[in-house]
Amino acid sequence: MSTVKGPAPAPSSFPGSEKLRIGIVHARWNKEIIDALVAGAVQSLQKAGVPTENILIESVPGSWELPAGCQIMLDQKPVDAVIAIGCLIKGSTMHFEYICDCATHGLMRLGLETKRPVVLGVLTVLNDDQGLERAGIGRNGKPGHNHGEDWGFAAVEMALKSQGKM
Ligand code: DLZ
Repeated sequence: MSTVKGPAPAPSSFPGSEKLRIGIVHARWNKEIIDALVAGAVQSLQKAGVPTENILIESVPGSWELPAGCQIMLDQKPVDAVIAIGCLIKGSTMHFEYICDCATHGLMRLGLETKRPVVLGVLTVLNDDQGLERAGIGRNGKPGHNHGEDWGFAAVEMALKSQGKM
């Protein structure tokens, strides 16, 4: 069945993006999915005009640590926006629900309190297949779509907006 759900195409130009510095903080859990999402985000940052040397990548153990990891990056590095990348896959206990709730709320709070763009790049999926599809790796004949690409464009747009350039 077709669906209308999905991001609008990214803007065709991002004036001023060549001066931006963008941070990526990613969790190390669920590595195959994370590696694809980080690669997708880097690719779209480059497409939007951010120089490769201005993309700073750091990692934290898991998605629970993403708000603190992003806070440390915003405190210690001169980045204009940060993308938090993680993938939470539901298991058989309540762990998933608690981490999803805290990580997403923590990231939203961080962005609002610091007034610096924090992009939510955290997949909260019910099984491996959903994660693989959303990382553009796909499974069972479905190619999927790499959501990391959308997050890169979102970071550039929000960084430029926060500087009044877009
Ligand atoms: C503990 C845990 C579990 C069960 N599942 C995930 C997951 O699917 N994705 C993820 O990014 N992290 C997971 N973690 C690790 C926690 O996020 C955190 O790193 C640990 O609880 C240590 O604080």
